[in-house]
Amino acid sequence: MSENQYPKYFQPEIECASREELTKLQSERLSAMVKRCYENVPFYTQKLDELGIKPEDITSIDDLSKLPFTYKQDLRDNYPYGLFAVPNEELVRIHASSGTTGKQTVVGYTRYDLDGWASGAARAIVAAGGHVGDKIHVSYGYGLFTGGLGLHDGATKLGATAIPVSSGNTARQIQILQDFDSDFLCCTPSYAMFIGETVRDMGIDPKTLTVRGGIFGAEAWSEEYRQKIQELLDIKAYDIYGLSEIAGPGVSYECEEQTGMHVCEDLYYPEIIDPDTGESLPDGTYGELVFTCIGKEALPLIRYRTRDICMLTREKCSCGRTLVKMGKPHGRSDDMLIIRGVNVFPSQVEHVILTLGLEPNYLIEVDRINNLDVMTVKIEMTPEMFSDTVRDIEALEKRISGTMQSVLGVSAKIRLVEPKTLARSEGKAVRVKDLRKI
Ligand code: DLL
Repeated sequence: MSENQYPKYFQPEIECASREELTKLQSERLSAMVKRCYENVPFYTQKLDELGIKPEDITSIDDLSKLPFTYKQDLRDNYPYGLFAVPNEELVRIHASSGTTGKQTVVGYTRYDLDGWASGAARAIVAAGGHVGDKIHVSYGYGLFTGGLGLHDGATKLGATAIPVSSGNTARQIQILQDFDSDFLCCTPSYAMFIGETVRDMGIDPKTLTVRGGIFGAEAWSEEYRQKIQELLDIKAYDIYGLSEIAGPGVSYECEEQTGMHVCEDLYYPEIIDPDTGESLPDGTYGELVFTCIGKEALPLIRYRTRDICMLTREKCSCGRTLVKMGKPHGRSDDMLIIRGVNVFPSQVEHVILTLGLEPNYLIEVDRINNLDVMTVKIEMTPEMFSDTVRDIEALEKRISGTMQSVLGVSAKIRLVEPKTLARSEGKAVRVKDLRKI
């Protein structure tokens, strides 16, 4: 079959459903899930009782705002299985969050949950142009992290061929891409960038690789970053979003328009709220993303506060999908740095670096010197820049610093460092080192 004869959607009955159909499904699922939570999860029984809400009060998706929020801390307080709504015998998989601070959060899936999650990941592969017969090279980590098995199960559900490479050993990754004729590469954007740089450094023409597309997520990445990866690997790069607490990759996914990710709102209902007041915000406004798991059995969280800062849009998408789209998350509210009182997201720093045509390898260091916050941004030079005179390099540092100041509203010291001296990541990149002892 030629490329454009394959189905354009994995589940058109959902992905292209009318708003009325979706609202009806969401309302039915919400009222059923609230009843299940009330009857099976003591934490929710108590929360709803405190608010004087009975499951019968929730009959439509419009009733959502009556319900309480759930926080990551609630998962920690009920570690490991306290919020599960099914007996352990019904669990077929356990994952855990990749969080580096505090106790990790444990999430469970029934067979039904895994099927829903795999459908989301299969929708993502098809939306990126994938189909039966494609080889899906999965370089996300397998393990308690959801990335590897998420895309793996999505490929299997679609009937494509999963290649479970997992992360690490970049030369071997490239060998497999070459020898196995992979069609899609799935990994974090920072690892895709590293693979792309390594392909270039090995003198391989990316056009000789069969890879057509990449499905990259698990961390924030900018449009400029996308352009760089697309050039380095000669592919189309698609964004995919997910979080362990709700489902792994495939909670939302990009289509050919590459202008935001369609949310699987039949399974995970999204809202944007003001993080300070909890009030709902209108479409197009940035705020905190909140999800309610209306299509899950084991861990059906109500109004889960993701901490991701993002916006929703219901504008018509040219791909034909009607599912609401979320913009690229700007980052997490807990990744936000407060430098001398000014809020700075690492993604803003990345935007400045890449719009100035610099390398995408950088590290933000924050320290407190004489009671004053000092932000230093280390950026790798290209080999060509490295041969410039010290005076040229200093002049460039000054120019970058000026742009940073005008975009971020706070000054930053710029240090251009030797090529290939900053650590590369095979999973989620570490972009910030906060050395302040507060
Ligand atoms: O990162 C799940 C995943 C795996 C998503 C593979 C996509 C691909 P966690 O480790 O629980 O789960 O981390 C979830 O990562 O709240 C966001 O802050 C961030 N994140 C995930 N996808 C994106 C994305 C996986 N596309 C946290 N853009 C989320 C920006 C993302 N941030």
